[in-house]
Amino acid sequence: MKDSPSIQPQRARLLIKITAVFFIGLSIGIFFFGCQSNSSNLRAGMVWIPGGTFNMGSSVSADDKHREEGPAHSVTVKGFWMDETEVTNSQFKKFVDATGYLTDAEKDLSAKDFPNAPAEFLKGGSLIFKHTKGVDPYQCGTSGDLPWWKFTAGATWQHPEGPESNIKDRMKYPVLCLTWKDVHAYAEWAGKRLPSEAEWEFAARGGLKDKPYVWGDEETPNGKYMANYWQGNFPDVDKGSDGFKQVAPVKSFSANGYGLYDMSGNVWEMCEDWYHPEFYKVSPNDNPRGPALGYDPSKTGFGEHVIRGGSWLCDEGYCFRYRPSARQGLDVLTSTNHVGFRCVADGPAPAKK
Ligand SMILES: [Ca+2]
Ligand SMILES: [Ca+2]
Repeated sequence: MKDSPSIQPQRARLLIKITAVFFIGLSIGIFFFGCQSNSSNLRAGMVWIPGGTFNMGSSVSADDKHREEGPAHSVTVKGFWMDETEVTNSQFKKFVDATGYLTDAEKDLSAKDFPNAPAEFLKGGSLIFKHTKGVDPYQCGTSGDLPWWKFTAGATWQHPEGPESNIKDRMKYPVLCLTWKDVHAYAEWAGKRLPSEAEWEFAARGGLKDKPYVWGDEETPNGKYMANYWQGNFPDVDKGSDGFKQVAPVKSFSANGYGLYDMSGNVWEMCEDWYHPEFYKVSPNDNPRGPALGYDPSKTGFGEHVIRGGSWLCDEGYCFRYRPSARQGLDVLTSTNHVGFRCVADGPAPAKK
């Protein structure tokens, strides 16, 4: 039997309503689950760092060589997400493959911009560490011409020891030979940012209170090395007692209390804040973001940002900066093979299980 003319429009409207409800539901589903998927992708490889109040810096270790670590002062940070490892070659390659980004070390400098620089220093490249005999590092000052640093043309993130080296078997190693601008470009592409110095130290302490090391009180508990740094006569002989005489793959040592790897040693990690050795004397207590400009009176040159955590080159005497309170500056133009980075991202916090 045919539908009567008065019933057909009702069925048509019903069909339209059912269709509309279906597509609205489908759209909500795609949006909701799509967001879930994006959110989980964005947070993949990151851990949640709960906010809190802690003693930042150290008045104990602020001896003549490390005065910049004091005074210890109470600081509060909000919760945030943090990469569980230093950014690796594999991760940085994805960024370069997606964007075609060329790092600073891969580009020559202009003689017009740097009229006083020798021609060999205008080539693209990075500062590379060279083992050096017969040097007392304590007599070398803190200027930029330390004898164990050699500018090496062609030393880039894909050739981290110079043009003859490569990263073919180093995809799980931290990416090296980047400048401040390079790491910012990566962070922006990844939808993340660099940590503030306070966020970095809060995270490095892993929930422990006022401990000298990321893992606790003793440097080598039960004789075990807990991080990748230098053992031996710097800058000549590294005995590699911790298992590595060079940079190590990420996750080669245990994570700290928050599940973060290599917050001590392996590579230094760039922070967002400008560096000033006396900033702690005037630092705000609530989510400090560093001084207005980076400056280190013991050095000359360009503005410096904070780097944290020490590196495979830090020994137990001269450097001794693989501790959570240790801090240093790095100028914005330098790329080198012992400084890397990791990113953070703002909330929301993960749902409680
Ligand atoms: Ca080592
Ligand atoms: Ca590190």
